[in-house]
Amino acid sequence: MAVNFSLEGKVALVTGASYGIGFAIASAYAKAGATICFNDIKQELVDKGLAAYKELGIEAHGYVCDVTNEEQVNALVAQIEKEVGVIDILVNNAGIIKRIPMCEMTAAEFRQVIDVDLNAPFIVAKAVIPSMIKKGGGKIINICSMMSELGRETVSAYAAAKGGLKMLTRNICSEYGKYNIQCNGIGPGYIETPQTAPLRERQADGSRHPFDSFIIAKTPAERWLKPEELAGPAVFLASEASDAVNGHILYVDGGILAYIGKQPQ
Ligand code: NAP
Ligand code: GCO
Repeated sequence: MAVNFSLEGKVALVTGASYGIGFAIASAYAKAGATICFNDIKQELVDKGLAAYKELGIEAHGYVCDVTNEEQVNALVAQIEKEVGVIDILVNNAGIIKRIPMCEMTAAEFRQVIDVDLNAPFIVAKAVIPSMIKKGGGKIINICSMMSELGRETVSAYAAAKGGLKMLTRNICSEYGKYNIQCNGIGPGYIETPQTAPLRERQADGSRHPFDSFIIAKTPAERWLKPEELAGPAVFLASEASDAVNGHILYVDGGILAYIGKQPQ
C-alpha cells in the first residue's frame, strides 16, 4: 500500500512563518504540494517573507496578523477561506521567549509569553476547527519545545506555555478526533534560528557561548539542529500518512531528551 505523504491540493496556514522554523516548515509543505499561507505582525516582515518564498519558487499568501488578537485571527481565517480556500493544515508556530530569572520577571512579561505561546494557539485552532469539521477533517500541528518536558533557569513563562501547549494538543485530539482532525505537536530541540541566536553568540575572546557548549554536550550529535531538519516530521504530521497519529508530541531533538549529557572528559 503506497503511503501518502503528499500535500497536493491542501491549504496550509503556518503562523509566524516569515523566517525561522515556520519558514522551513511552510517551504517543505509547498514542495509537498500545499498552498502556503502565513502571517506576521509587521507588513515589512510579511513582504520579506513573500520575497524569500518567491526565491524558492513558492507563491505564498502573506498576511499581517497578531495571533494574540482574536478579532484579527478570525478576520485572517475568513480572508484565507475567501481568497485561497478552507485551511486543511494549521501549524501554530508563532512564538516568543523571554529569558529572565522568574523572581525578576514581571507578571506582565509572564503573561505576554503565555499570550503568544499558549493563548494564541488556542485562538487560532478555535478559528480553523469549524471549517475543518465541515470539510471532513484537518491537521493541527503545535510547535512545542524541549521545555514542554524540561525546565531550566530563566524560562519559567516559556516552559509553562509550552507545557500547556502539549496538553492543549492532547485536548484538541481528545475533543475533535471524532471529526477526523488530528492534532499533534512537534518538539524541536535546539535549532539555529534568530530566537536562539543570543545563546550561540561568540564570546569576546572568540570562544563559544557557555550555553552553546552546554547544548553541544547535551546533544548526542554534538551540534545544533537546523530548521530544515524539522521538514520531514512536519510533512509527515500534515499528511495522510499520519491519520492514525493523534495527540502525539514528536520530539525532533537529535536525542537530547534521551541523553544525560556528555560525561566530563
Ligand atoms: P523566531 O525565529 O523568533 O520566529 C518567531 C516567529 O513568530 C517570527 O516570525 C515572529 O514574528 C512570529 N511572532 C511572534 N509573535 C507573534 C505574534 N504575536 N503574532 C504573529 N507572529 C508572531 O522563532 P523560531 O526559533 O523560528 O521558533 C518558532 C517556534 O518554534 C516558536 O514557537 C518557538 O517557541 C519554537 N521553538 C523554537 C526552538 C528553537 O530552538 N529555535 C526550539 C523549540 C521550539 P516577528 O519577527 O514579527 O516577531
Ligand atoms: C532556551 C531556548 C529553548 C529553545 C527551544 C528548545 O532559551 O532554552 O530558547 O527554549 O527555544 O524551546 O526546545
